Formats: sequence, C-alpha cells, structure tokens
Amino acid sequence: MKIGLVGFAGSGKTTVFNTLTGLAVPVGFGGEVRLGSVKVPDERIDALAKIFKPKKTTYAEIIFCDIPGEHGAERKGLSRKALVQIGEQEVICLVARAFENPALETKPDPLGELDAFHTECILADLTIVERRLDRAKKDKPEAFELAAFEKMKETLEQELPLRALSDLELNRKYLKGYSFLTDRPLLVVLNRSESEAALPLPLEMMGRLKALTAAGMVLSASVEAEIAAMDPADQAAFLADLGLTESARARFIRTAYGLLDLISFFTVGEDEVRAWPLTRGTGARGAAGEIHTDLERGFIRAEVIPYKVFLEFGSEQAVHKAGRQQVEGKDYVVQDGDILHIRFNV
Ligand SMILES: Nc1nc2c(ncn2[C@@H]2O[C@H](COP(=O)(O)OP(=O)(O)OP(=O)(O)O)[C@@H](O)[C@H]2O)c(=O)[nH]1
Ligand SMILES: [Mg+2]
Repeated sequence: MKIGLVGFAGSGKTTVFNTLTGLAVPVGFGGEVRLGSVKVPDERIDALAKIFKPKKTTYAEIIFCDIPGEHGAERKGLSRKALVQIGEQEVICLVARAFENPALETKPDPLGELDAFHTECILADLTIVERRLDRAKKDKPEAFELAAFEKMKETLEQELPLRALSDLELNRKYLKGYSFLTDRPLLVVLNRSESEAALPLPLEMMGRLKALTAAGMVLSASVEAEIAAMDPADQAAFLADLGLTESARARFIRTAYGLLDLISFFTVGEDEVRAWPLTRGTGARGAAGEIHTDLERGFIRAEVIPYKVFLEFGSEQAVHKAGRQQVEGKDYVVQDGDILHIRFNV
C-alpha cells in the first residue's frame, strides 16, 4: 500500500515520516521526495511462522512517500510537482500543523490547511472532468460515461470529494484510466505539540473530516519520532509520559486499516507464511486475484481454515482430521484471519 505524506511547508511531514518509519531523515525545510517502508506487525503471522518455520515470512507492507511542501513563493500550497507525486499514491495523508513553528510566521491553522488542500484537489479534479466534458461534445461518448462525468462535475462544484460517491453512483470500473485526487482515501494527521499529544481531535475538525469522508488522528511528531527511534523495550514508558498507550505507528496503521476497511487473510506453507490485506467484503475469488491473476482466472475453490481454528488444532493435518476445514466457492466472503489455500486450474 502506497501512502503519500503531503501538506503545507513546515507542517512536519518529514518528522511524521521519521515517526512512522523509524528512520532518521534530517528535518528542516525542503528536501527531496523520500520513500520508506514499514511492515505491518501481526501477532498471528508471528505465531504461524513459528509453526511452519517457512523460508520466508512476509508481513503486509506500507510504503510511505514524503512529499516536500512548497516554500518561498506567495503560494503556500502545493506545487505542480507535488500534485503529480500525490497522483501516484493510493492513500493521501495530509499532515496539518497544529504546533507553533518558530521558523514560520503564520499561526497554526490546521482546519485552514485542510480546507485549502481540499480546494486544490477539487480544482485539479474539476479540470480533468471539464476537459472530458468539452471533448465529449465532439467524440460523443457512451451515455453512461457522460452521465458519470456530469455527476462528478455536480459533486465537485458542491465542493464535495468524489470519494463521497458510492460505487452505485459512480461506476469506477470505467474510470480506471483517470487519476482523481478527491477519489482517494484521505487521512489527516493533526500534528500537535507535545503537551496536547493525548487530547482527542477537536470537534470542529471531526465535523470537517466527516463532511469530507476522511479519517483523522493526532500525532506529536517531534517527540514521537524520538520515541520511535528508541529501543522497543523503553518506548512504552515514554509514551505513557505523554498519556499514550500505543506507538504512533500502531495508531496510524489501525486508523489506515479502518479508513480503508481492510482485513487480513493468510497463506501458509514451508516456503512462505504471508499476510495479505484485503477490502472487507471481498469474495474468495477476488482474494485469489490478490495473490496472482492466474489464481483468479482459474479459480476452482478455496480451502479455508480460520486462524482461531488452526491455533486450536496446531496443524493443518489435525484440522483436516477433525473435519474443520471449510471448502468454499468463489463468492464466499473472506473473513479476517482466514488461512486460504486456493485450488485453481489454468
Ligand atoms: N514542536 C514541534 N515541532 C515539530 C513537530 N513536528 C515537526 N516539528 C518541527 O517543525 C520543523 C519542520 O518539520 P519538517 O518535518 O521538516 O516539516 P516538513 O513538513 O517536512 O517541511 P517541508 O518538507 O519543508 O514542507 C522542524 O524543525 C521540526 O522539528 C511537532 O510535532 N512539534
Ligand atoms: Mg519535509
């Protein structure tokens, strides 16, 4: 999963990047676009790896892209370069500044930053939509496509993001070639000073997030980056001093999985034990497609062992013997923690 960290100059993106990845990239203004990856911890994968002793253990992975803000110019918003970078991300994480930054003249205004960012994304999308509608006068697209673009125009003109439209309202299958910014999931990180690290999101911010179909969380990036770089055994005590019970990374991953409505299924064997993120509600055939398109194309059935059942019996043989393995067809809705074996034929 690719998550882009974006936001206004000096909002703390690079510091947040360090907090989440445990890296120690120098902070300060400007800099290059940077990538860093994080494994999504999962105790179930740890336990399965102990049992199977596979050659390879693969956790789900998040790749963070730190996209610098624009400095200097009167325009404090997003550069064209940043917009292009954002277009390549699956999830947008806006870092909004709520701490006093002595290097900046402006007071913290996280709501203002969120609104300004949203407006830029609306304008970028509206440009694409209007261009398509202009062309439609000549090339006469099919009715459903025209209707989709008109619906999008109407939505954007009301300053609503495209992600607010359901799949029924907007047939996204036909829009894959387009890159709409407001159709991506948005997670807002409110970057606060240390003294406010454990306070909940302000009500006004929560209201705004709801209106924008976005999720939010609080971070105090400077101090949490320092904690993230410590020995894991020492981290809990320092977090507790801030009034926190969970690391920034764990909170972030939980928020992102919740926003995207993701569950995990597992594949196991001597070669590899692996976690696969999957959108909740996906069928067995769709899950097979996450592993490989051949498995989706030639799908015959899925053999399913829920993680809890596996733990109860301790081995696949014991589960089989007890008759507790499920044999499921393509429409079976995969559950969090399912261990899948896909039978296929191509
Ligand atoms: N007090 C405080 N300072 C912070 C916090 N997060 C970042 N800073 C400071 O703010 C300054 C800018 O942080 P960066 O992480 O470099 O900001 P950025 O968003 O990456 O900046 P650009 O990439 O230039 O747009 C640095 O001096 C940080 O140490 C925070 O949570 N609290
Ligand atoms: Mg930076």
